[in-house]
Amino acid sequence: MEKYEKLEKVGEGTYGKVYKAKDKATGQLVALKKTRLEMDEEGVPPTALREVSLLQLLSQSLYVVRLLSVEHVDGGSKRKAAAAAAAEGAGAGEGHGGAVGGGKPMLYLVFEYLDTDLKKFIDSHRKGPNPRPVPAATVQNFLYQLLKGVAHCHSHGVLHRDLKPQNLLVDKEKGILKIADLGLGRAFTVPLKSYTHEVVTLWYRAPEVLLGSAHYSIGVDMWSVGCIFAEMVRRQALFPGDSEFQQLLHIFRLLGTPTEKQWPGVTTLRDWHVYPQWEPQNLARAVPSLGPDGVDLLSKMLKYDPAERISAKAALDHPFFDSLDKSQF
Ligand code: INR
Repeated sequence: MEKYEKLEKVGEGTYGKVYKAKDKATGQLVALKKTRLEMDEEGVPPTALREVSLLQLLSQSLYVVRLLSVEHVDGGSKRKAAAAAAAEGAGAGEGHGGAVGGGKPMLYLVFEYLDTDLKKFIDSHRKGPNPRPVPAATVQNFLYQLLKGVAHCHSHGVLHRDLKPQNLLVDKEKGILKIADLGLGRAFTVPLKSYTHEVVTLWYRAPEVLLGSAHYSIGVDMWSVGCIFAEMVRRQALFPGDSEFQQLLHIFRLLGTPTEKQWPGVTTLRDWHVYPQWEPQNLARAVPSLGPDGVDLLSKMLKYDPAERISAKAALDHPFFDSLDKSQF
């Protein structure tokens, strides 16, 4: 890891700290993400290797943050050779760092660096010296890039499951948006608390997840995309719940309490209760500056029945994007 000059901490991903750093040889800025690699007698666990390989595959999209290399720093024991060979097998970069006697085995992921995220970008339009709407063309452009990235992940059978503005990196100058915080350790559930016990935001969580559905689909990501779309337009979260129960009530108050007719099976989900009966409100009123095409697309992302929700691939062909110059993508 002597190849990198560590600069400031820029974030806490769900599964590890992220540092801004500089590649000493090239001067290139990178993002370093340290992940504890639990090792056993067998070496690097195959789940970790699968996740790294998947990250490498997914990061081939322009709309997913690029994984530049994987640096394995081992604890300086006999496990070293096997682990290094395994990391290489996953297509990891050249270097392994040096042996650090007695330390814990570590895997560093080296990503490209982008200087802001969508949360900060939206905040800068809402408050500070120059509050102003996010331009309609920017909303359209960023949503298109987000859908491109999501479609790429889904085409490889990968759900992100925690899409939120903090996980979307933005290059303001180039007008580029990329998905981050994919993968590692997300084998089964998205935790309620991060590894540092930071509360994880529920605002983008699909109702089937909140209701304890056992089977997730691409619909969970499309719900999040809908919430992010609305938030770019409003500069305020659409459903800012502070508990799983409050989160559901926010959703039900706007979209109406779901019924068996709208969403077959909803009342059989694990965490379903009896709720107040709210009628659906007019969605257009929640996003006053969005035109009819945008409201139509948003309504298709926020369908209650996950099977009815629009896919990322279909959303890319929605009339909302008719006025977008697609030659740039
Ligand atoms: C910034 C982050 C800039 N760049 C936060 C951030 C604030 C300002 O997390 C980040 C990353 C970056 C980042 O430039 N590249 C990556 C985060 C992640 C991967 S991850 C790569 O996976 O979310 O931790």
